[in-house]
Amino acid sequence: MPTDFHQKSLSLLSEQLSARGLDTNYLIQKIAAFQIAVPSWALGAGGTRFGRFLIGGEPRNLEEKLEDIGLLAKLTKRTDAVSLHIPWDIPQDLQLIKQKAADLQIRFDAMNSNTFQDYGQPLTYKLGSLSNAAADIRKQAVEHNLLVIEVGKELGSKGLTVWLADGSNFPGQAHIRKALQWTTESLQEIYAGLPADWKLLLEYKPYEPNFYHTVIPDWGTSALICRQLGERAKVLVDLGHHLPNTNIEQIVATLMHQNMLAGFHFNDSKYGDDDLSTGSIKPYQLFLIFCELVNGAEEKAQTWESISWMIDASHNTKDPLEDLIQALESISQAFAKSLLVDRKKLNQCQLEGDVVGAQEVLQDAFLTDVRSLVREARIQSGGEADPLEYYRREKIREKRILQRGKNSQASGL
Ligand code: RM4
Ligand code: MN
Ligand code: MN
Repeated sequence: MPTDFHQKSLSLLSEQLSARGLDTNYLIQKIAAFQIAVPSWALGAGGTRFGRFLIGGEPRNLEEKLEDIGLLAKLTKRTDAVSLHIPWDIPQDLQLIKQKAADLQIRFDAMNSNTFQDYGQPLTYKLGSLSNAAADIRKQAVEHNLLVIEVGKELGSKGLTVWLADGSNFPGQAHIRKALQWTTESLQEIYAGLPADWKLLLEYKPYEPNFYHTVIPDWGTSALICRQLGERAKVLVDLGHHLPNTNIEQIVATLMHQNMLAGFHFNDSKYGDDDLSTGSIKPYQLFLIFCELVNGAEEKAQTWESISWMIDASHNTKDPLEDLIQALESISQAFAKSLLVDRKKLNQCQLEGDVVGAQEVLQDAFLTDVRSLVREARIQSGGEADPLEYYRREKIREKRILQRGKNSQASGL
């Protein structure tokens, strides 16, 4: 993208925006300030149950994962934090990891516990963890979460994300009410161990890996449990954790209305928990979600700062770093577009029952090409004008392969 072309596009857009009463500089600052965490499991190749194909040069340890996130931060200026998954990424040397992150100006976002796999712990999670009928298995799972909190405290994290695979594959396998009760009680024990300035982010997911029933299948169940924990427990929305065609923006609005939205896991999906790149399948939905987020914060349903942001995608066929660059760009674009919505006009349309007018307002914002605005925000923050182009031109993956090897494999799913 030649510089003068960028400048021309930006000034044309500024002109359009000021005609709509919008201040370009204000928008640039907003876009530049919006930072999204990257999880430690996103830097390697993802896979499916049918296989996993290495991409070469995958990070071999947590330090190298931090280096990759540091690079993303430097190029895009859209991420400043890592979200660790325990036990995939237990820091061996805490001081070293803290120093490395500090050098790269990376914070530690919410910690993720893992009781959906066996990794050498004494009792198996095959039939569930926090919901297990066996009290000693529930205890082991609670203790794992408490340990994750301890690690997070050392690193300066302020949140614990819990995603449970618990459920059953066949009718009759589980006592549905008891499983819910045990899960709630286990989470109450975990919540009791949460530092006062931490929050608990509780995920939900309708199915997979269990296919008959899942203990926390939807946002409502998650919210019911959070209510029984305390006000620092809130619902985490992972975009892929819905049945097809669910109105996710409505869920966001409802949760914000109750001050119950903990945060987001960004990805996109066609069918289920596909973990595809954010904005690659349903960009209009992503925009509508941001409209609710921005409006909910503006109207003080819930503060913007109380919401956590993370990408949770799987990179099966793309270079993870390229995919993350694309995702960060899509998220910034959706956010930028949502800032352009003419709220006054929309409210007016709603009051007057002007259905056509309301749609025009939203589409006017959505169809605006904001790429130069997002680019300018990145340039002004010291990032690259075109991070993807830079990444390819500088042959970063090739250099990673030389340094880390062709067959290195990052820890993760
Ligand atoms: C789950 C869920 C969790 C993530 C795991 C790897 O489906 O999205 O957030 O930790 O995948
Ligand atoms: Mn998730
Ligand atoms: Mn998921």
